Amino acid sequence: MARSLIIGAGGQLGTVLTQALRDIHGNDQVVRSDMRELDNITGPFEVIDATDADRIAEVVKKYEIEEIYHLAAILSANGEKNPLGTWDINMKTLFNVLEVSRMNGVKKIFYPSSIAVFGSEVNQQNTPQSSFLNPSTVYGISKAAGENWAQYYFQRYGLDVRSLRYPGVIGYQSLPGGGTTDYAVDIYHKAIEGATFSCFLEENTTLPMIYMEDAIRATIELMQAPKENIKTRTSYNLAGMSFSPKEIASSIQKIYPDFEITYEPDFRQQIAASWPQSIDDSRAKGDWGWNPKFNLESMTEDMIKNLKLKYSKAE
Ligand code: AKB
Repeated sequence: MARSLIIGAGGQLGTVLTQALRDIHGNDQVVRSDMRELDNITGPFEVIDATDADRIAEVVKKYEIEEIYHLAAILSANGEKNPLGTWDINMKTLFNVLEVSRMNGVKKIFYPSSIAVFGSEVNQQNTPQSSFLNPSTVYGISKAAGENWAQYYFQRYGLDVRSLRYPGVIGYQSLPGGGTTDYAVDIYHKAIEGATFSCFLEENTTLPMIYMEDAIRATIELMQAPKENIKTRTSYNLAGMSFSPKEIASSIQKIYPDFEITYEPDFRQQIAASWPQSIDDSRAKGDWGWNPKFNLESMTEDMIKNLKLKYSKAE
């Protein structure tokens, strides 16, 4: 069993992935880390600023880490507020993880990429794996470069780096921060609170999305797949479902008929318009058996059930 380090464990995916890996391997085998102390710390935890390679190396040596999930990054919308700073952080943290891993015998790395790698050159319907990449955001540019660096480290040094191009991830367990797809989490919270939701995208802006449970399962299945099955060493297209703000609002209205949505598009509309509407993930399906379970209706039911529970416990 490989001992794992999660960098960015306090984020939207990290929070849930840590728990999922601990459920499989045991608390002691999964080291959480984040830029700052986290609440509810159980099991091993370390503060790591991933721009500091020495600190990553220190933790890797201390726990004899064999597997790193590098989840820390500045996302699409926040990245546009500070393009050069975002490039520096997203690339430096990746290089640090790759170099520390290479120098210290870490065997496997998970690197999240994103649908943000795609831009205006692609067919937006069922976007193929091997499309030309001309991303519109600095986040997308950093992920497109990062995917190629992942492949370079595999080809040049044999480092087993694996990656997924996540769509927008939606879950009740944690909140996203600074992305263009964040509205699709926020909308459920507003529905539970009985508030009107003001959406920063236009009503018919369709984007690829995935439910958290599927996103976590995809990550774990990719990491557990036999090495010879991983034939894409940049990053795998990954799909769950696709919908627009109007469609997610209608699915919520089936449970909360009085729920209201208004539209006040901002700079994120332009980012969303440059992204695919749906994704062809047939390579992931063929190489390591990927198959999503949730669609919009089943996700809405599960989100509302779990958020209601969470809100009632908090009262
Ligand atoms: C974002 O909106 O920036 C992210 C992503 C799709 O990578 N959720």
